[in-house]
Formats: sequence, structure tokens, C-alpha cells
Amino acid sequence: MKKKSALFLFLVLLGLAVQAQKYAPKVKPADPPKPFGPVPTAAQVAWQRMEMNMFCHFGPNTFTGLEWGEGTEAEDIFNPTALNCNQWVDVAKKAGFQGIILTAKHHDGFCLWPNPMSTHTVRESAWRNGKGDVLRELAVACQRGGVKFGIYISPWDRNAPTYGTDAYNKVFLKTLQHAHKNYGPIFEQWFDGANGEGPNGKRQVYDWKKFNAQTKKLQPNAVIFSDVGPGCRWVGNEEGTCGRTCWSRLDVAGREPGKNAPSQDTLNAGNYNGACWIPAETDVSIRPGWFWRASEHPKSVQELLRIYYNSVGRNSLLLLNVPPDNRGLIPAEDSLRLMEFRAALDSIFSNDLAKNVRYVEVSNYRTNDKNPRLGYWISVLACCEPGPFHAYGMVDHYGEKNYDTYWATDDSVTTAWAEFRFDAPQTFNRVMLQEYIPFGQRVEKFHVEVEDEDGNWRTIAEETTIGYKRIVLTETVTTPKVRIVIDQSRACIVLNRVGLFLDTIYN
Ligand code: FUL
Repeated sequence: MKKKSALFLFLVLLGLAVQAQKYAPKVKPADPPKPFGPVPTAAQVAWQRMEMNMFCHFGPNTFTGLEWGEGTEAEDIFNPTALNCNQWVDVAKKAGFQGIILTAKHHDGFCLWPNPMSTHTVRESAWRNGKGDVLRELAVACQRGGVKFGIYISPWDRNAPTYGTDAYNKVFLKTLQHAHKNYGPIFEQWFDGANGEGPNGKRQVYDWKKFNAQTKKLQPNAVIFSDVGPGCRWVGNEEGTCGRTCWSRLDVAGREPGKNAPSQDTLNAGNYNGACWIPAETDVSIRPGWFWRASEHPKSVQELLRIYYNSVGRNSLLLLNVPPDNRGLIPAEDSLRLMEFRAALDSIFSNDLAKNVRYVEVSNYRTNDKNPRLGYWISVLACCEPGPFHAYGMVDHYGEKNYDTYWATDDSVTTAWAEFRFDAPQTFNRVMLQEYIPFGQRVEKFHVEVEDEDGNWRTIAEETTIGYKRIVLTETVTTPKVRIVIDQSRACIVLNRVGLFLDTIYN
């Protein structure tokens, strides 16, 4: 009987809630915000959301121990004894990488595929009697494993006889064409900015317009990397450190990779008023060198976590180089280190304490309601949800999974706060924030406050930009209330995620 009456009460309440929803005065939802400044293409948004990709430097240098091959190495030098790209993909997947980029041709000019424009390729080597093709093996393995595939092709070529003349631009275009037409879709084309002398002592004047135009035509979804984009930019160093202030905007008019690229500081922080959307990519190696050497070893988990926080946590994508060895396999010590890194990331980020939020209040949100309710209890009943644009969308039951729900303020409101309350105090030291970048990057100053034991608000972090993702490292706090305060935004605020985490590993 007791059970029955509880059920009856529940049904009555549910009925009332549904009725309340039905008869609540209907307010037409506000319009979404307008984009601000340059905005990413759909391909750039998809690219940024990959967050972590694996770089593979592999070629003659793997066998000679050089970082920059001379271009005169005998083709037979390249002779991996047990190449298995499925193993690379397996390691990448288990580590949580979404894509793999292979150095199909490094500065020494050696091509890991039988490029008809060159006589310095796998075809001329004794490896698999000249029938091997690393690009093919990796493209197939990536497709099989559901990992995206990207290509690094160095414009600088220390082997090509035509390098330094007009003819080389045509050779390079044909080289790109061959790689872009025969190995399926690529998600990123990596153009190295290094531009030294060719075999005849000359430097090349590159035809970047044609290189980019042809790439866009043959691989429309590929994000093009270089010092100046157009798809994404070098972060300005190889240490794995993006600027604490990082705009995904850059001015590139009149600039070219490797010649008059922006300064390394500018690449690191972007341009506040940059005319183009060219986000930062942080490329760094798990080992001291880019290529494998028996004498070198992978970085520690602590160092990898530092790199993660300084790249993914600072509005940049992380491209971590994990070089295969002279057998053509990712060495066990590197894959073990990556598994430890993955386990550390999972232990930190799999438990988002923001999921425990019970009440969300904002100082403002976009609504046509003249007297809007600002605070909401997180509820399972749709009738008690505030509709789009309340900060509720950053933490509710669909907020984390649904990238496209966001808190947005009125057009005129560029300073605002969102408060998150819990039933019981939560202990954390990482605050994750995300701006909804399809509408551009806006926030230039924010801080985080928590309520201390005496009921006073205390600031635990003050930062500048957010961008696609910002992870703020704070002291460890235990609190029932957290406030995200946006002090300055360049247009109305648009945030789609807040996360709170406890990291007990990185120090
Ligand atoms: C640099 C190159 O010179 C290095 O060898 C490496 O490939 C790195 C990713 O880019 O510019």
C-alpha cells in the first residue's frame, strides 16, 4: 500500500509538472548570438575537437641517427625489419590520439611512398624489394582503426636536383598531388617552415599560393599547417608550451612560412585583432629528438602532463611526436609511457565534479523574458529547465555530451558571472572552461571564485583568454559554491562547458 501511494504521489506531481509546462506563459526563445570576428570553418572546429594527435617522424634518419638527413643517403639505408602500422594505430588509439601524421618526406627528400616525381624513395630501396609503401600501410591501418590520417611533406628538399629553381615548384605540386590523390582523405597537411639550401646550394622561392590552392582542391577537409596557416599555425616553439594568453586569430597578409613568418612570440599568443582564424598547434616530441635513436628515451609522465596542460589546456591542439624505431615499430618504452600518460589523464578527467551541481545561477543570459528567472535547480523534469542560453546548458545532463548547448549573454553584456552550487562541498584543483568557438573567440579576462568556510568569496585564479578549451590549475579547494566571472569579453559571452577536476598526479 505504501509503495502504491508513493507511486500515486509521484504520478500526480509528474502530471502537475507537465501541466505547469503546458500552461506556463510561452516566451519565444531569444536569437542565438551573432559570430564575432573571424570564425573557424567546420573543418577547423572538427580539427580542434580532436585535441591530441600523434606525429610520426620516420625515414632514413631513423637509421642514421641524424635529425636532418643530407639527402645523399643510399636508399637501402631505409630498411625497417618488422614494420607494422597497425601497431602504431593501436598505440595511438589506446593513448587517446584521434589522428596520426606521418613524415612522408622529410628534408632529406626521401619519400616513404613510391612518388613518381622522385628517384629517392622506398621504390629504390631494397626494403620489401622496392614494393613497400609506408604511406599506404598507415592510411589503411588508420582507416581500419578509425583514426584520422594526416601527412607531413617537407617543401625543403636536400635531394631534389631541381631544388632552388622554378622547376621544383612544379615537382613539389606533382608530389603533393600524388600523395593527395592516392591515399584517401587526410585531415591535416603539415608544411614545415624550415627552408635551407638544396643540393646545388640554392634556396627555393616557394609558390605557396599554388601549394595551398591545390591542397584545398584535392583535400577540401584538410586543415593546412604552416607558420602562417591557413588552417592552423605553429605555436612558435618545440617545447610544448602555448601562450597563457592565446588567441586563435593571426594576421598573415604578406607573410609566408619560413621567410617572413610572424615572430615566435606572436605565434605563441596569436594576434588580438588578427584577421584570420588560425589556431595554434603545439608540436613536441616525446623524446629529445624528432627521430628515434637507441640512445634516447621518452619523457616522464610529469613532463607529458605539463605539456598537456600547456597545450590542450591553453587553447591549442597537441601534436605529440612518437617516433617508430628501426624495426618500424613504436618502442615498448614509449607505448608504456603513453599508457601511463593515458591512465593519468583518465584518472584526472574522467570524474567531472561539475556533474554534481544542483543549482545554477547567472547574472545574465539571453532570453526574451522581461523578468527572467536567473537561478535554476538542476532537474530531471524538462519543465524546470530554463531553455537555451542559460549556464544550465554547461552542466546539465546533456551539457557535457552536447557540444552545441551554451551559456550566452545579451548582446550588450560583456561582464557576467555564473554560479554553481553543490549539495556537499567538492574538492578540486582544475577548472576547465570552453568557449563555443563556432561563434569566434571573445573572452579576454576572467577569474574563478569559491566560497570559503566563512561564507566569503575568494578568488583562486585570474586569467586572460579561454578559446576552445582552457584548463586552469588552481590550489586544491573544498567548496560548495564556485563562480566563473567573466570580467571582459569582446562581445557577448558564449561558453559551452565548465568542468571541475581533482588532479592528484601532476605537481
Ligand atoms: C622542424 C624540422 O626541421 C624538424 O626536423 C621537425 O620535422 C619539426 C617537426 O619541424 O621544422
